[in-house]
Amino acid sequence: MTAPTRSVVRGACPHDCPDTCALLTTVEDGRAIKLQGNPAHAPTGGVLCTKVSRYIERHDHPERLLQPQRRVGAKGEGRFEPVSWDEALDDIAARLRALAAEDAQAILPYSYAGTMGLVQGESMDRRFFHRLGASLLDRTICSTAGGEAMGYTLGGKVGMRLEFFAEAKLILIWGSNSIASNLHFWRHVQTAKRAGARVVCIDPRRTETADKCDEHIALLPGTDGALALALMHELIVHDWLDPDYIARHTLGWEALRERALQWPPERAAEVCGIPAQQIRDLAQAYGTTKPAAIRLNYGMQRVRGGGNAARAIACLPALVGAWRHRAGGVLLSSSGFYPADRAALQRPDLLAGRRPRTINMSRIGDALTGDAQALSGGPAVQAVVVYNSNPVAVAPESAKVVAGFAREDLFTVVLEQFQTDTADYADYLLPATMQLEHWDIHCSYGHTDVLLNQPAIAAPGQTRSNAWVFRELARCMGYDEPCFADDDEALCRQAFAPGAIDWAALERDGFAPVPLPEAPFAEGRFPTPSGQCEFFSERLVALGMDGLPDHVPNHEPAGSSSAFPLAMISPPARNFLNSTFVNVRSLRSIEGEPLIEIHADDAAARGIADGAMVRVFNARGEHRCRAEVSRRARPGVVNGLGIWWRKFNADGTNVNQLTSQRLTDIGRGPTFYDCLVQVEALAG
Ligand SMILES: Nc1nc2c(c(=O)[nH]1)N[C@H]1C(S)=C(S)[C@@H](COP(=O)(O)OP(=O)(O)OC[C@H]3O[C@@H](n4cnc5c(=O)[nH]c(N)nc54)[C@H](O)[C@@H]3O)O[C@H]1N2
Ligand SMILES: Nc1nc2c(c(=O)[nH]1)N[C@H]1C(S)=C(S)[C@@H](COP(=O)(O)OP(=O)(O)OC[C@H]3O[C@@H](n4cnc5c(=O)[nH]c(N)nc54)[C@H](O)[C@@H]3O)O[C@H]1N2
Ligand code: SF4
Ligand SMILES: [Mo]
Repeated sequence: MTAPTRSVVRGACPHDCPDTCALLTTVEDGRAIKLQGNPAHAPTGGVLCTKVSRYIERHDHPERLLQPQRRVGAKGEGRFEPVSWDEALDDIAARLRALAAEDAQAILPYSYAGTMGLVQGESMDRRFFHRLGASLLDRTICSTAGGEAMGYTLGGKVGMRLEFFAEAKLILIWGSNSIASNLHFWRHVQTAKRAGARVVCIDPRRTETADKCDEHIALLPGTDGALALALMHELIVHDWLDPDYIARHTLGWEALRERALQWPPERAAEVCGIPAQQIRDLAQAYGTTKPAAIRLNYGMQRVRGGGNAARAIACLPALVGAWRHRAGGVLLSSSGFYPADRAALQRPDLLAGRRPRTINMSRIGDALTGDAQALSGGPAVQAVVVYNSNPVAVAPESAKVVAGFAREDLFTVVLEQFQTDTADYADYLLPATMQLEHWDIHCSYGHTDVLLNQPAIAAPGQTRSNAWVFRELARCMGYDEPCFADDDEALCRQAFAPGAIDWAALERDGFAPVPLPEAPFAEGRFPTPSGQCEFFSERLVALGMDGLPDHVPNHEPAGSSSAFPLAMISPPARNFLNSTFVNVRSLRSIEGEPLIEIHADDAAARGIADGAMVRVFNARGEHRCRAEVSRRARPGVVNGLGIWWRKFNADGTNVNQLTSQRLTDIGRGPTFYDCLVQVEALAG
């Protein structure tokens, strides 16, 4: 017997998670046998979350798609026959060419962050659709409300560095279940706690993170703006401000002061559904503890006023001068620190002066069912190409999304690793590679290192990378610009301008830091137009919006409807990543089944026993699942953990059957957590 060949390959976790872990894959005789966190990469610290520790189970899954397929059944039935790549690509190109001859805007790409890699996520695909002149997609489904709010206030998706939370004396975890969704941040919290820091969690749900904090503020969904303004009120009346920092590094203080003084704690307490004393105590802690750090996460911006709320919170550190210290400030996302050259990857110049209409992905249901506004007045969508996303499960108001994808006249191509709910509606289902099999390069939205993902093993069956598919489609369409010949490794190298990052380090270690100061805004110098922290935003005023942050009530405020008296939020389940991993048996068995958590009082009032099957419904639809009478739910709010595949639920729906396609105040984002429902016990 010959000894097995063994190697260890450096890579990056591709999932939509702020941690962007560095991976080490052990390969033996061409098979991946072990996946570990890279101990040499400080933000990873050699640790992976439960999900990705099971990556090999997902990777070697018996239901992995390995062969291009063409639909034989009805739309949504999920029945296919095998075809060759040549046949599939030729036919897809012919269909797209015919549509483009009329108006290429009838073609819509639909993608999100199934992989966060710049190459497999936003390179050759964008080049292809730009050259084609297809509709543009506004990629709003996750983060634009908060992200744009940060842009208006701080100048970008920038903030304090993650590792310095370990030195903070007060940490506010605001709209984040960090233990579930940002595990490597939680390690810094533990360090801070051991050094005596006080940790406060602000979240309607009593999460596993809230359980481990010193205090939990269980406000009603969509009331964070009111809470932040009341905190400002208290900072002002108790003179817990840093007048020097405010004078030198902020814009619009007088106006903000006036706004905040309209928000005494009693007023906010009423709106937030919490005691006024809790607000006063939090303000005192925030005003008198240095350094104070805020970990904001996207959970708090999935409501109508999400943008304003994020803006209000982003003002707080400047008021108390928290930015002076490297362990003070706020962090929503660090992705704005990267000098990535997206124009080189995506080549918007291939539009050659054309300006295709833009479709908001958060209104895909409306767009596919012909809503003129969602179509921006342009032509009906006649072809959609889905990759790195599972819209039938994750997009709001499923009834409309499903009706759209079920259209017989819609030509649908899905690039996927598994037969998801969306894949069931494909005309062509194309088998995609996984992270261990392709090249990619990654930024993070938690830390600030660049990671290189080198392929560890050969692609199985007939799987191909996304970039390969769009390169081949470009060839079939006859596009002869040299950029369509770039291979995946070459694309990795184009992601950063020469000299912007240390390539030698990337190739050697798998990661390389973006050089940054420890306390980026200690001396102001925010990347806003004024260089100041913009309490008041001229740019928002120019868009016809309020220049100051305010509390913007939900589209569907708690308590505003007697027919639908409960507010529903649908935060991520710990062992899934959005709808990824739901088909991995060991992880699904930890999560069990689709659940709605309900407070004992709300359950009793409805005769709902723990474990009973219930009907959760509103005017948009109905979702049947099991009720868990749970201390994790506050009165008046139910928690439907996401995001299950519809086909794993007996009634074929998930929580998005109930959510709406209404948008946020800033950033045109979805409002998943701004949703009223009623819950009713099912007989039997
Ligand atoms: N395990 C796991 N990790 C993930 C994900 C996952 O699905 N599973 N998803 C990934 C993705 S896509 C993202 S965008 C990131 C960030 O992911 P987020 O979606 O921000 O995830 P969470 O950290 O769970 O934060 C959501 C928290 O916000 C709370 N929340 C809901 N409404 C409100 C509100 O109005 N106000 C406040 N203050 N809190 C509210 C929820 O109860 C929940 O605990 O995490 C990523 N990491
Ligand atoms: N109710 C409710 N709905 C939500 C949310 C919520 O909290 N509540 N969260 C929202 C948020 S924050 C987000 S980010 C969205 C996420 O929504 P999506 O971006 O759609 O994320 P996933 O559901 O993880 O689906 C990603 C898909 O990409 C596939 N994929 C992964 N890598 C590759 C690849 O290299 N090539 C190809 N072709 N495919 C690949 C995976 O198999 C997976 O099926 O969902 C949103 N929907
Ligand atoms: S999902 Fe997040 S925590 Fe888990 S391995 Fe990937 S980057 Fe790390
Ligand atoms: Mo997200």
